[in-house]
Amino acid sequence: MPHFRDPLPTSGRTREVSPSATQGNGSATAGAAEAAAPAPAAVPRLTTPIVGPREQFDQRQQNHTRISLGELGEKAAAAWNSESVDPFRRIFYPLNRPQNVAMRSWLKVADGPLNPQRVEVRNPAKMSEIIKGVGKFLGASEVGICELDPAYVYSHRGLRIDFYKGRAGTPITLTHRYAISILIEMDYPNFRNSPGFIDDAAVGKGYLETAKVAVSLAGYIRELGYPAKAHFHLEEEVLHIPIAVMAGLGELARNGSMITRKYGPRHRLATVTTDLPLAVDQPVDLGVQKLCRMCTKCAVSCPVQAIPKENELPVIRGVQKWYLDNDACATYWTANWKRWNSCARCIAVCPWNRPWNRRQRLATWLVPRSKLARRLLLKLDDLLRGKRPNPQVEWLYYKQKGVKDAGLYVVE
Ligand code: B12
Ligand code: SF4
Ligand code: SF4
Repeated sequence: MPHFRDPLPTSGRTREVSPSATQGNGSATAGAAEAAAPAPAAVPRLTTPIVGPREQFDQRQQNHTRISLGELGEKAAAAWNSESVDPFRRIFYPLNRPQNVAMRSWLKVADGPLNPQRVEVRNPAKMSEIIKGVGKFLGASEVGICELDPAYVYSHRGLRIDFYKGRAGTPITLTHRYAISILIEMDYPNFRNSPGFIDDAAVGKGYLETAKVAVSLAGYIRELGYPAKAHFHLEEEVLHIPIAVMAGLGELARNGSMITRKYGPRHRLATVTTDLPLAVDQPVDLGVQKLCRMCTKCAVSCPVQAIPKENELPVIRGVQKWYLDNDACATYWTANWKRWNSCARCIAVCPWNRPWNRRQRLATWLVPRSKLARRLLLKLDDLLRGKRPNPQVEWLYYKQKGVKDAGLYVVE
């Protein structure tokens, strides 16, 4: 039987866990909509404090579902469920002509049969290195690993497709022990401004690419003989952000997204859950929350003021974090369906959303180290890009501002 037994030392942020030391290997089956989840194990340097018993979230309450079912108003539902003028929207989201949507055909390979020839894993740290290498080879920008915490598994199914298929409300049982977080950078040139079809296209591509890596990586692990399931936009049972934070990829920010040093909030996430023996990473402190406490650029730029400007953080399902008005955000996406189909203004304007050049390397090195540097860097960002950046952006036959019908810009 094949096996991995390379005794190489592990990378800096990876640590091995003994089976008895884990807390995320229980069943996530929920009896109630917001079932209590076990308290987390020690999470050194987690900058988003866990201060009380966590609760699972019911997927039927997530905002994509709520808007499509008309819970945020008939007008918003009518727009959300209608065909977009933008062909990119139509190839990335299976709303009206699913036959043209590549991601949909991967639903059947999100999970699957195991190779009966199981590879023996004698060194989980080495296996983690291999899995990260495979993930990056498949196209991931970053890969991190943590134990699967049941608090970040949805209690019940509730995507729109679940309502169509009559399985909404089914309790979710996900007993895998580990979660592999997959991150893919979204193109900077598309993210200089938002909302518009230019950043929408990069969002759709991000969903497609994270799905591709997740299904391929899950399949790879099943070929090693271990259970693995891909969680991506059309088929997800987990909250990707807390998993990515626990896996050491970044920190939760004021704008509700996770921020990494290199890509800021400009990335998409997917997750593979598995029982393959792995060593896990630790959460990181990059100075993100320190900077957020001095900055409100996303909040002042948000068209519907969905992001709080205050630093008094409420406790939401046991976690102390900024509270965003997610319904206002989702409704805004439908405000002008002929010009945009989602919004990411809070990503576009963020000082962490910059090309990864020498200046950005230096800036992100300084941020966690000096309050004065943080103050000066924010001033510099205001000076160079404006307090509410709003540049004109053009791409292919799209124009971000000044066109009535941005998706049908004439090709001559
Ligand atoms: C529903 C949804 C929305 C809703 C609700 C937003 C939200 N914050 O949850 C709406 C439509 C408003 C939305 C907007 C956006 N979204 Co959205 N959204 C989702 C989705 C599908 C489900 C999240 C959910 O169930 N939220 C409802 C409850 C759980 O939200 P909550 O209590 O506010 O908790 C949020 C955070 O605080 C965090 N969280 C919860 N518990 C804990 C605990 C700890 C310890 C930590 C650290 C964090 C944390 O997770 C939640 C967000 O995922 C996820 C994909 C996924 N399965 O994770 C993508 C996702 C969160 N969205 C994403 C993005 C990028 C956006 C937008 C920028 C839109 C865009 N064009 O890209 C905006 C951002 C604005 C905002 N308000 O956050 C990315 C985030 C990636 C990143 N960069 O961090 C995700 C992960 C999609 C993906 N596959 O990449 N989104
Ligand atoms: S714009 Fe400022 S406050 Fe908002 S997420 Fe970025 S750094 Fe934090
Ligand atoms: S996506 Fe747009 S509407 Fe939603 S919170 Fe960010 S800036 Fe505000």
